[in-house]
Amino acid sequence: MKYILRFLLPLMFVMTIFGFTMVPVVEALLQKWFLRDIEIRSQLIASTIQEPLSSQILSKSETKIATLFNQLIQDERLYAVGFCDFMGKLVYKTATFPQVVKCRSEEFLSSEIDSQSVREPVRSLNISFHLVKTPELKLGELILIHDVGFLEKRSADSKRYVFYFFAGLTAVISLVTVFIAQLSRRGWVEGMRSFLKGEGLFTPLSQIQEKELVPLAKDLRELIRDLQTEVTLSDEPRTRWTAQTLKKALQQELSGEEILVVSNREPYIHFKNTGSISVEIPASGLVTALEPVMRACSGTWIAHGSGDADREVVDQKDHIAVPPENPRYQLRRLWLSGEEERGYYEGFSNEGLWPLCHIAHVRPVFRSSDWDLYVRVNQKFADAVIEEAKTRDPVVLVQDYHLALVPKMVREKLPRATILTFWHIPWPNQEVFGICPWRVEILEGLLGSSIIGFHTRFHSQNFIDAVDRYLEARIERETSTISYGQKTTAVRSYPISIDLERELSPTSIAQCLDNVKSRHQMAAAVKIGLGVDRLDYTKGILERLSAVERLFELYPQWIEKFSFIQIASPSRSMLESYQQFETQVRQMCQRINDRYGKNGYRPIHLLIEHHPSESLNEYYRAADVCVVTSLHDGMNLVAKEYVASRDDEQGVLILSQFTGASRELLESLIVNPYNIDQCAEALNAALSLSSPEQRTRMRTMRTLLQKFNIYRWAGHMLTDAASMRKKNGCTLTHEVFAGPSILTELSLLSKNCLTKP
Ligand code: GDG
Repeated sequence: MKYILRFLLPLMFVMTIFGFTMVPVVEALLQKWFLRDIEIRSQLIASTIQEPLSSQILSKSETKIATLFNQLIQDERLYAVGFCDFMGKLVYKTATFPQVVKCRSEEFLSSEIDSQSVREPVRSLNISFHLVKTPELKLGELILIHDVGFLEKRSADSKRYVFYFFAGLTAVISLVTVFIAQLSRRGWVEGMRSFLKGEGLFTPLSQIQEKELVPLAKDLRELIRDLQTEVTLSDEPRTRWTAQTLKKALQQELSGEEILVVSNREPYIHFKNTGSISVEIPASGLVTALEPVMRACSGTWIAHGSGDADREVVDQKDHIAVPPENPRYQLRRLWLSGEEERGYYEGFSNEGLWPLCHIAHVRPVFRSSDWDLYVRVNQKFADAVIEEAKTRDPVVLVQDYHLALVPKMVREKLPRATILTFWHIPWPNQEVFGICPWRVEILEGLLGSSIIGFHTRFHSQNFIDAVDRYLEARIERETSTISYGQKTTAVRSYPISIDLERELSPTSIAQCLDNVKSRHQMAAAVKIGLGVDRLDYTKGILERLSAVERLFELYPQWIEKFSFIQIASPSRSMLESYQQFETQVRQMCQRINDRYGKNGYRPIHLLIEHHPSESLNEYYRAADVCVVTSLHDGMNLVAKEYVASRDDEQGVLILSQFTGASRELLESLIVNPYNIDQCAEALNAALSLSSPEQRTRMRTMRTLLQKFNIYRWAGHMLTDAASMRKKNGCTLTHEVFAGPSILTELSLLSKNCLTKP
């Protein structure tokens, strides 16, 4: 609509100005024409009656003259008629003849002018004088008086018609302009086709044809659909979710049920340092997202204890209260042998499922020995959940692809549990998923969930398609629910996010900039680019570095004026593919630094180490541009963290179109990471973007994150779970007790619906 208004508003403005200037011109013109008409008319009357009137005057036939005059004024416009003799005396006249009109002087009558018209201003009369004569002699003058009062009315009418004319003209021109503009934007043929199909003109996003924008337009459409669904589904569309509202919703909707979270990665890892024990928050999107939720909800988080000092700090039940500085929930650690870690975590999860789900051109490896350990470890996690559950119907949040079998395993022991599984990474299309030799088991495992969530509708759809292809299940596409066995699973999209407030820092931007520049010995004028990732081949780090190199080739003015800091937290470094990837990243940085570095200037600063979150925040706040070029990413929280950290509303985000985040952060510069030239152009554009433009973009994205935050993500999942619990309470009872008699069935049904499930 904005696009259309851009055409229409100036057009309407110009047409209005034009209309206003035209009205008086048209009015004057019309008046002139009407008066001219009256004059011609008078001439005609005068010459027509010239002969009979002359003879009647000569014969002094008063009655005939009066009859002639009265016949003349039968015409509605001719008001009065009179005749003055050669001495200037009014001798014959109609009764209507106004007194103010006088005969003219003798001199005029003796002049050579045959006729003359005068406009009487006060009474809207047009008076014309016509000489009456025979060939030999002048007899006097005929006075014809027309009533021209109708002119005022005609003038008002004409003004109105001119106005309607211009309004109509503006509407027609506007329609034609919009029509042509839309057709040319869509491409003529496509445009005509969709117009004829009745899709209308006002659907610009769905019709954008520019090649680069096609995927973006598709994503935008999905986001709009998502937002529409949100507005329809949400019972409180205007509510801003916070830790407090989430807590309150839990109490109201789930009667304060204890939440059990189960994930492979733990939120706090204890390491041995010389003589002491330190705590680290791992580099993990899952941890970043879930930690604030658990702080708000309390409960127990079950995870693999992977730190070398983890066993030393837990109690006999392997529990430790966290966060260490202000405990809010329990962390239950689960121990894995080296063999289990290799088979379940490194093998099946990260060499099998991870590349399978990411289109990053690394072949997935599936070994049956890894699968066996995956099943065994999933059972361990499920057992831990059952052990920790204090009721028969706990709310269990199962996290990610490491634990795909846990939902079914928990369901078998706790059939009344509400199991919410969230898949943090993309779900591939059905052909790709079909590569997995244990595809049926994985799908069956996940369908033990009450709800399975993905970041985007697209991934939810892929999951439903996979079930459709590989299982005999009943699928309700309208409601996105799958019935398999005796169980129904809802498939939903819940875009994950962050806690905006937690990303704010008391350290000023200037101070952060100073700290970062002096740490890396950068000149004051140098602009900073930033990448923050786990060192993972799906994050597009090599493509990003190539884009920096290409920027220097295309725009050499940035050499010595721009440095790129890549923070790469070591990840899965036991795997060969990750070791090779690290070598490639190091080599590329070296090559670019050798090529462009000089006089103490380093184009790339590669920091392969884990950073505390405060330090990350400092880098975010110092960066002029943050670059996220994932080749495929469920959401990508780094993009959101960068936006959240910029309370000064400055800085530019470059974001891969293959991240879930690109569906929400539309004011970022969205790129295809495989298109190196495009990324280099985006870097140049970002570095050249004016401060007001940065502010506008950043402000919009921040506003979105304030509302679409992590509490909303959790809140929506938990309230959906709550309504499902209410519904299932009835259904379950119905299934179990239906049979003996309809009366028993109904009474049991109503009784159980009223009590807590
Ligand atoms: C998966 C999905 C989805 C990075 N280096 C350090 C560090 N980080 C933190 C970042 C961010 C997190 O790690 C990375 O999150 P991402 O979302 O980018 O990626 P994944 O870890 O792959 O997460 C992803 C996510 O799950 C959530 O659902 O978005 O698509 O792949 O928070 O700040 N943190 C610290 N030091 C580091 O050096 N402390």
